[in-house]
Amino acid sequence: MQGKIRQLLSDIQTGDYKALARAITIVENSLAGYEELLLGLGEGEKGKVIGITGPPGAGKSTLVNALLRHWVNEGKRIAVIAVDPSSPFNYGALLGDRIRMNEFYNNPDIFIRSLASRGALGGLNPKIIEITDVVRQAPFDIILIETVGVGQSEVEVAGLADCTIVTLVPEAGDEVQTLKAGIMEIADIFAVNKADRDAADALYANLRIMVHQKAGAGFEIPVVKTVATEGKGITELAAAIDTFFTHAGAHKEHKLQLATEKCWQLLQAERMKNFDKVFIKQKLNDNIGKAGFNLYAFAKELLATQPVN
Ligand SMILES: Nc1nc2c(ncn2[C@@H]2O[C@H](COP(=O)(O)OP(=O)(O)O)[C@@H](O)[C@H]2O)c(=O)[nH]1
Ligand SMILES: [Mg+2]
Repeated sequence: MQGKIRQLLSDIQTGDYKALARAITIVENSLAGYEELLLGLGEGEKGKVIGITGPPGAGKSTLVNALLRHWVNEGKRIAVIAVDPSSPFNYGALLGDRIRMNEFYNNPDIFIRSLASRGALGGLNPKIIEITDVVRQAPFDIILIETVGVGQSEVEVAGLADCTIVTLVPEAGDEVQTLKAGIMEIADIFAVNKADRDAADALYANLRIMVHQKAGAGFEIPVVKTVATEGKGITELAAAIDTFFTHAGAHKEHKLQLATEKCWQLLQAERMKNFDKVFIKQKLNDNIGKAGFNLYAFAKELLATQPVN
């Protein structure tokens, strides 16, 4: 291994945030040394990876803030990886989360990194698995990943995180909120946020019935009511996370499942690495008006003549 990369890895392990930030940039942009860096990763520190997912506006960032406040008071060191929702039209990142988490930017116990979603399938940054593994090398107690729940990204984040919190909000006039398929499978904990709203009790009750039915005689997924803006329910949410890890440690099968999911995603990313949507859009623009254009044939041809970066 190159001396520079080895030095970077050992600096990360001592808690050097600058080294960590640099390593993330190297990995995110596939800069020189990035494969070496990944191959040099150790098993990682004790940091527990917690995913927070849910629809846009559910209060995920506000919850992250409240949890940070809670854990910092307990003397914990935390990394936050925020995958910003990006418009499918400009592939850019929003600055909202960055601005709101200002409060913690200079706190030595907190490391925050925003990533663009880059229009990847499902909305997660295409390098999120690798980046999380890099962050795992640093001495954090907790690594929080906030990701907007669009398409497949909840499932992706579940493959990435040791514990997944699904944030839902009561919708006025819609008591029996229709949950997206698969959400029960990925949630380790439900947070019913905006519990200051009237419809919260109905959503809470419905979720409780659902998790009870699903549990049978087994472990029942906890449902916690929160008002993130007021810090209400945060102690309960943190306690539910603690309890989850007490249980999860005993479940080898759960870890195996997560590793399988991660590996599958790595394989998929490897296969897709030469495609990006800007390129596809350009190609489409050249072809879409032509007589006899067929999207399936187009995709097949694209796959056969993979561009090389
Ligand atoms: N009434 C109420 N508003 C909340 C609560 N939590 C967050 N919000 C507001 O909901 C909006 C979206 O929150 P944000 O954290 O950005 O949601 P995200 O898109 O899921 O990250 C913001 O205006 C928050 O102030 C809550 O518990 N109650
Ligand atoms: Mg947010």
